[in-house]
Amino acid sequence: MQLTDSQLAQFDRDGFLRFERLFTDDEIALLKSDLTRVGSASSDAIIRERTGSVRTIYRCHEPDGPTASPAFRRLARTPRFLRPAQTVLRDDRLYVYHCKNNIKTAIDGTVWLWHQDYGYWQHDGVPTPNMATFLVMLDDATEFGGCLYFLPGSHRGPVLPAHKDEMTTSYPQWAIEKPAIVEALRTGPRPVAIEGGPGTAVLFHCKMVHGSGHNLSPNDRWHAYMAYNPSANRPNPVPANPRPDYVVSRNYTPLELLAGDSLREPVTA
Ligand SMILES: O=C(O)CCC(=O)C(=O)O
Repeated sequence: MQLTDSQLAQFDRDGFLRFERLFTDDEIALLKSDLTRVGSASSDAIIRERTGSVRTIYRCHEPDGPTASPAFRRLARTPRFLRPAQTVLRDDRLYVYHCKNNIKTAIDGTVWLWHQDYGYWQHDGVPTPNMATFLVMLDDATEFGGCLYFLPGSHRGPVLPAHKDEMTTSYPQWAIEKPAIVEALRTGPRPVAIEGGPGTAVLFHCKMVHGSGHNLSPNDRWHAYMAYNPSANRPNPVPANPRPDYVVSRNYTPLELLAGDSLREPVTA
């Protein structure tokens, strides 16, 4: 999928692009059924809420491991995802930094505090904030159900001061410091609720300030994310406790675009 000049300019200005119904109902059903299958595995790549519900399933895009899914492997390479990511990053040699699926379950699916992804990834040793993530909604994303919020244009600002929050949820989060996020919310553009139906996709910059609330609704809110990084921007070694491969992939091989665009065809490359 080729972005137009105006879409590219919009990404550069706002830090994100929306694609309505980029995937069909059949494709969404395929991705959901694969996630349901791998979600019952026993693996460190599956993070749980304190209640025991699944919070995040990582590393579905590789051919091996308990969370491997052929459909997600193809998703990483589909021209609908990979080509726009190459275009906005101005680099054709991208690999998957990580694939994660946030299963924000009805009633007990919890918050993602305001953060910038590069706020985490700089600590993984990634040299420059030239990364982008594609998300595809696998369910309806609503404000009631804990959809994402973006601060448009925030990717053009600095990496904001953040601290490692290990209290709020079961997973450590690099949350933006309260004075900095209060200032950004009071003085910057209004947050945009990223609502949409299954199959809607959103590409966003790694410095986008974003967060999402608790799922108070009776419906799950599943989102699939593919984070892309240029192979040339792979992380430098970090002195202490590098994060595991499922969240900071060590497979830097540039992805080949799928010849076709089906999530059901086998990958040969
Ligand atoms: O899925 C969400 O609601 C937020 C996810 C997010 O911001 C993240 O995983 O970095």
